Amino acid sequence: MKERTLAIIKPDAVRKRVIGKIIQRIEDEGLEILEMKMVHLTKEEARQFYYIHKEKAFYDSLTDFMSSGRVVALLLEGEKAISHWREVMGSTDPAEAKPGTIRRLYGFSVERNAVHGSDSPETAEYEIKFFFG
Ligand code: DAT
Ligand code: MG
Repeated sequence: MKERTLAIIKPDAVRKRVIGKIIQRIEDEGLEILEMKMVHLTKEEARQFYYIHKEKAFYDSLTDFMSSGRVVALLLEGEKAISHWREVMGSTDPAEAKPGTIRRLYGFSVERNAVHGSDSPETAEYEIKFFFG
């Protein structure tokens, strides 16, 4: 079943100049890019995007980081796109992510982990609307 998911190339990966490598990987994986844009989120926008984590200890630090520079948001489509993209990203903590995953390759820490991916159809819907209306 074709699904849509929201991917983000986070500020650490933009600063590291690996946007191209990550987009190449998306295309090599057979995921189709339907929309794409570069934006610098405000702190308030980052807080809205990650509202699901608002009670977490890392919420303030995470939203500071996500509003610290430009990000690239991508609307992806493909068979089981949500789980496919999460497999390609790897575990949240780059140190635990499998070799060859994007977080293992380009992530720096559990917070600065290079990329985001929606984790369910419900969050995908919210996150796609957030960036692409
Ligand atoms: P994921 O991005 O793998 O879906 P998540 O939804 O649990 O992970 O958390 C969202 C982001 O918050 C994650 O990409 C990085 C940050 N984060 C998660 N756990 C953290 C922690 N223990 N310390 C600092 N940042 C954390
Ligand atoms: Mg998540």
